[in-house]
Amino acid sequence: MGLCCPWGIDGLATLRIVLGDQLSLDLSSLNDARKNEDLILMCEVQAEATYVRHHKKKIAFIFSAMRHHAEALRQQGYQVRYVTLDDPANTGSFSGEVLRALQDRTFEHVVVTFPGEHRVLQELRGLQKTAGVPLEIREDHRFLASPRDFGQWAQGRKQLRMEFFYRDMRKKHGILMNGQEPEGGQWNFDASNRKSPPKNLAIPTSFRVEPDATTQEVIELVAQHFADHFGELEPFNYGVTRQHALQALHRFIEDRLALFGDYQDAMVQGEAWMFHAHISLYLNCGLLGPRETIQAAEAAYKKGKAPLHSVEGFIRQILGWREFVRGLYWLHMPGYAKLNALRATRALPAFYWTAQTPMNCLKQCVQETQRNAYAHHIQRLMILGNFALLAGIQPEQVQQWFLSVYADAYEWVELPNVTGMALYADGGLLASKPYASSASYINKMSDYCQSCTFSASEKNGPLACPFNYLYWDFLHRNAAMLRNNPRLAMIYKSYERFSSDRQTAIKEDSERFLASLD
Ligand code: FAD
Ligand code: DLZ
Repeated sequence: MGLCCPWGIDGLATLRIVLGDQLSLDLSSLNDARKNEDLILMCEVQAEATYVRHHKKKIAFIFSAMRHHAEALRQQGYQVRYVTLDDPANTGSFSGEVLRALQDRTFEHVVVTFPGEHRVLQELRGLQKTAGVPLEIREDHRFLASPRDFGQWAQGRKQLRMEFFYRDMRKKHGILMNGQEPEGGQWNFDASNRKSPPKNLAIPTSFRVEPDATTQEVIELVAQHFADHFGELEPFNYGVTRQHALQALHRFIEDRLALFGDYQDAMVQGEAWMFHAHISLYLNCGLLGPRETIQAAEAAYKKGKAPLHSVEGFIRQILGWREFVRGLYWLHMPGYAKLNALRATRALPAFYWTAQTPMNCLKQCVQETQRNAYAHHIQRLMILGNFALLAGIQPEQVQQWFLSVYADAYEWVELPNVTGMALYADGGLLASKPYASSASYINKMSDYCQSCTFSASEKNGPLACPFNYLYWDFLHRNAAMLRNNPRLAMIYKSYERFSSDRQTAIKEDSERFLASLD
């Protein structure tokens, strides 16, 4: 047996599956590939496009990125079996396509890198039983912490908090460190990162790529097959190659990173992109790596291109939050998807799909989501998520919505953000208290309230912003679960000091408003 082939006889080929979010040349399933013998399988399948009804732009992005990646693999000398969605022989699922490839040719074994969703892991485990040849699932080395690393870090801790995980990751990977101390003497500069947007804030233009012939073909395919899915397919200006993803990162570092921290929480009507990076879709499908992204930001700081509070804030999102939510996901799945600590049961209101609501902040965020398959973090958390939290929307319906509408959404990252961060449905596994707010936060961090029919300053009555009474009603409704949280003690004391008339008005306004949603 040759050294190159630990599984058996030299000459028998390996089938190497590359999933749609594994578009990296440096992938564990390809590490020992023999270019002349092995075959890479990539397939566009109906099941992946419809297990939730993804935004049209998300499907177009993934299919075009997959097609470009297949071409890049071929140029590197690999043999690729690429199955398009409209191939008449396409069986419509990963399992079907693996079994079909195994029928068409003899392979000694099948290799795949660990998938991003528990659902797909189950499917691959099913294939291990039915494939008839060994199927090996390899660790995904593209992350900085493996599920095992995270499990070890979590072991014995009473609470898992991102901040402490992040500090350990900074030390372990030597990022923004000055010897044993954090650069600048502080781990976290969030206090400098909450500026309201000033009038006439100059925001750099977004990175845009004109669709090439491959993307154009995919756009037509998506228009034909997924016409009834949510969202606008065109204009389509996302990058779809590794080169594009690197350019997008470069543009962010040059144009936006310096002010990323200052305006991280700011929302301006008509400005979808603000000072955010817009790279999550590239990071999550593998066109960009988290290490190189962090290194690029740290290098910009060292060259004096961006201040520490911005660079630290940005690095924390990737080295901290991104790795932390993935660890939490694999630690708690499959049970995590079913959690509903606040017993929320309301159906998702139709305006999440239509944008038809008089609440301007929600309308703007849903419209931008329809247009771009993107909303930035505070729009997701403090507008769309906050409303779902306060209105008591059933977590699974909120999860399905977030998983389908954003181009960067895969369950490993979407679920903890929705269930843990936005909805507190995990009862505090991720967050120490719910991210709930009234209109005053939205009014401070955005200009949405200025063009709204509701008033951010009115507390009750038909003109009051529903966020104002829903906020207190949420706390009152969930007192049994939240009243003893020390971080909410002052807020509950405020509620208890309200006159009984005010408390009644909060209840009645909320009931009236919530009934109107049904
Ligand atoms: P920036 O704000 O520029 O941040 C830089 C990078 O940091 C992002 O590209 C992303 O990779 C990472 N990051 C930032 N915040 C988080 C976070 N909370 N969790 C994980 N990574 C983070 N992110 C996804 O990638 N996919 C999702 O499906 C997703 N769903 C979300 C749902 C809700 C309810 C909330 C509150 C957040 C969600 N996020 C999700 C996190 C975050 O909103 C997005 O990563 C971010 O908006 C992507 O835009 P950006 O690239 O411009 O990010
Ligand atoms: C999201 C997605 C879509 C829409 N389509 C495909 C596809 O046709 N083929 C594919 O390999 N991957 C697709 N993906 C990404 C997968 O859903 C993703 O690989 C799994 O969810 C695991 O993270």
